[in-house]
Amino acid sequence: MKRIKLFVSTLLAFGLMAGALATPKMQAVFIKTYPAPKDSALAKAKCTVCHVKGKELNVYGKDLQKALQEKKTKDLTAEILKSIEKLDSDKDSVSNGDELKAGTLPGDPKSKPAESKPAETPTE
Ligand SMILES: [Ca+2]
Repeated sequence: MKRIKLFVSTLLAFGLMAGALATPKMQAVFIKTYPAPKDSALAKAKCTVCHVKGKELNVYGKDLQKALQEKKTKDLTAEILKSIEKLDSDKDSVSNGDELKAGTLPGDPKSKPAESKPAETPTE
């Protein structure tokens, strides 16, 4: 009996975790707030703007999650996105806001605006 209870609560925990994942709605808010040119790193990154892979968050995703928790909400808004623009989540000395405007990734120190950009990695 104990086993079944454990199994059910594990299932429940997974269900809750899935609920905390980024939703298409979140992505839509993000794209609306930061429209990026189609060929920019930001537009190509899609989920990896905030996630390392799957549901794991990168440094920018974690800052965003913190901002959501502070507001006690799961609904991402432009206001929440903007509240972490002054931070430099990936510590590459370019603020999140500047990176997003430039179309680079605020959660990847290797991706930053042109000026001090390292050698371009070839794209397919
Ligand atoms: Ca940065």
